[in-house]
Amino acid sequence: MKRYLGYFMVVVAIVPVAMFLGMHEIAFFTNTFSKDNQALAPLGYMLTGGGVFVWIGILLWNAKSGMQKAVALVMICVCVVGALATALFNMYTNTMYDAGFELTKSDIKSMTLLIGVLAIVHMVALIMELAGEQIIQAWRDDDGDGIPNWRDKHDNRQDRNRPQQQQNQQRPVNQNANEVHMAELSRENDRLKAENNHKETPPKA
Ligand SMILES: [Ca+2]
Repeated sequence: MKRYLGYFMVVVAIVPVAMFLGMHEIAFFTNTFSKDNQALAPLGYMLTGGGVFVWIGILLWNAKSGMQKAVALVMICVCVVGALATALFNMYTNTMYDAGFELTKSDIKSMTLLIGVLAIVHMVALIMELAGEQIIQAWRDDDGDGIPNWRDKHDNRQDRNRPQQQQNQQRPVNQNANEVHMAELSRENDRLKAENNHKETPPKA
């Protein structure tokens, strides 16, 4: 019972903050996107406040390798920072509007830059999450010749094993050659013996 009460308290603590920040975040994206694209503002929210929950879910239920967990952890931090930055920026612009100021060019530049950085970091993180292990493996140099695996057509570790293999393969051949040689010698020996015997036997008168 106490455990469920604990969960309830966590939800009570999180929901108002998430809603308060989330509304400012979505307003930030609504202000940044052009009138035709304002329906996309909730997608922008997935880069910030929504992303926090998504990446917590990935960390808890999807990330298996250490790298995937590290990426998810970093992304939770990135999303929290992004959420605070966009929400605070929106509060700032609201205050500016209320005070009768227009957004300056540099304000708009900062807003688009912020969105761009968030989008790029998310792209990289998703790629690392999906194929990070394979990408790292491709850039490793397993045989230590200085050529990364992805463009190293030849695995030098095979060469290191090959001389031994060749010796193993040649040994029976050498044995055969020795046997042939021995057979030849013994045949020669028999012939010489026969000749000797022939000489030693005195010719019959
Ligand atoms: Ca290599």
